Amino acid sequence: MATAALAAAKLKRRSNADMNRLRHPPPPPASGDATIRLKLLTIGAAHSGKSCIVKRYCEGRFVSKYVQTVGVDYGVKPVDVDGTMVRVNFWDLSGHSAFLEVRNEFYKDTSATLLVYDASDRNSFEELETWLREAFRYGMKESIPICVCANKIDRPRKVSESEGRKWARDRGYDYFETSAQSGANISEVFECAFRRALRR
Ligand SMILES: Nc1nc2c(ncn2[C@@H]2O[C@H](COP(=O)(O)OP(=O)(O)OP(=O)(O)O)[C@@H](O)[C@H]2O)c(=O)[nH]1
Ligand SMILES: [Mg+2]
Repeated sequence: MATAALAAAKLKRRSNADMNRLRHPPPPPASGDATIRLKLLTIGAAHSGKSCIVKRYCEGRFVSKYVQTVGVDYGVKPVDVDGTMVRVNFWDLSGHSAFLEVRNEFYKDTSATLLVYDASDRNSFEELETWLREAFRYGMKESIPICVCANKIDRPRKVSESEGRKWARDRGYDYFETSAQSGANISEVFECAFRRALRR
């Protein structure tokens, strides 16, 4: 089946109620609740490891089987950022081009973004510009903190650390060498994103 048709079929399997829940997450509690909320996005090529990075951070585990994200996945977690309790909403977007129509609804009101590529797959690095263009086009503000993750550093590399670092530095973004498999730098990249989002 063609990729777009396959994506449509998978989306169909997601019930309308499910998609509505994703589009309209529970509203913030009524007045008096001073909880700070952050919206964190993970974007980048399909198979680069976005969902595994979020899972490693939120659940402390790694899943080696590839389970493609169907459109978008959502999760929420209270996080202590330097003594401030913050409720983080994680929006993990599919990297497949077939899901653009689902993704484009989720770029607005983003507090911070993890822009992920697979350091063992050169194409995923070369796609980074395209990801930024898509995100800005659909409402992600250029002023938000962006942390670049060179993921899968436990595998043989196709993109060197210096090349990845330079790409991020030239655009004023933070850069982390991560492995969702080993856990390397996973908490560090999220902490950096949360801190920078809170400082804005
Ligand atoms: N060796 C290694 N494998 C990883 C790492 N991170 C993810 N993987 C594997 O890479 C594959 C893709 O991971 P996902 O997290 O599903 O990728 P994704 O970017 O969310 O993909 P989409 O949802 O399709 O956009 C899975 O088989 C993971 O087990 C890593 O750091 N090291
Ligand atoms: Mg995924």
